[in-house]
Amino acid sequence: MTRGSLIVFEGCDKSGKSTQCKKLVEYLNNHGNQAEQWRFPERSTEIGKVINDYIEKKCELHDRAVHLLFSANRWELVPLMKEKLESGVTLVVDRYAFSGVAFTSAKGLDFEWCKSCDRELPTPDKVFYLDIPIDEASTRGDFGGERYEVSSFQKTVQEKFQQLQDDSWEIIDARNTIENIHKLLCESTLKIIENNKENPLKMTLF
Ligand code: Z5A
Ligand code: MG
Repeated sequence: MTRGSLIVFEGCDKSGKSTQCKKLVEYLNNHGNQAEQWRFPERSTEIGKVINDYIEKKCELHDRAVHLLFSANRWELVPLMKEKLESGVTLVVDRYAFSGVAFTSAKGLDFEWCKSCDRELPTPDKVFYLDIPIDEASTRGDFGGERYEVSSFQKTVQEKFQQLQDDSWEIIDARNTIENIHKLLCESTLKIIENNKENPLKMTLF
């Protein structure tokens, strides 16, 4: 049995992550690969429901408490994540621990403390970072409705994302058209799946 790949999308608000995740999963499933679209926060679990209320400003929580909840929301899904990957399913994940670190550290909390909560999560085979100036992203869709959709805060988040980048990241110009970005992602992802199918899944994040 060969394993599926763990593909993560990160980027600031409205950079096009959900749009590209959906299109990529459709493409993979139509081209001989089993793939599923995942997202964090996964708002359907009990922990996810609390996170959802927080993001929608229906409740207030201590900054550290909400960081731990975002992290717990990933940990609670690790067994299923491993099971899927090991059974050959590629997971296309809309935000992951990098968002956790970038958003909480942008509030002023210690960068290393933020990382420590997600240490040893499954390591992505690739992180696609959709890069776009905040001033351009803020003109898209319904920017402004949720807790963190404030341009000045998003600019700090973007700086934190830059601190997290390493060789496993591919930076994508998110100002390109939806179709052009999609094409590039399809080509890149097929190679990633092929190159990693015999490699054991690493649990070495951060
Ligand atoms: N958060 C956290 O604090 N800690 C954590 O650990 C995690 C998350 C995991 C919810 O995330 C919040 O949780 C988020 C971070 C925090 N807060 N903020 N900011 P979310 O992922 O659920 O957020 P969202 O509401 O889905 O927004 P988004 O993900 O930022 O948007 P997106 O998925 O990147 O964009 P999109 O929905 O695909 O596209 C937005 C619009 O732009 C839409 O109208 C598209 O048609 C259009 N679009 C997309 N691509 C293009 C291109 N290429 N050109 C032109 N227009 C485009
Ligand atoms: Mg989204």
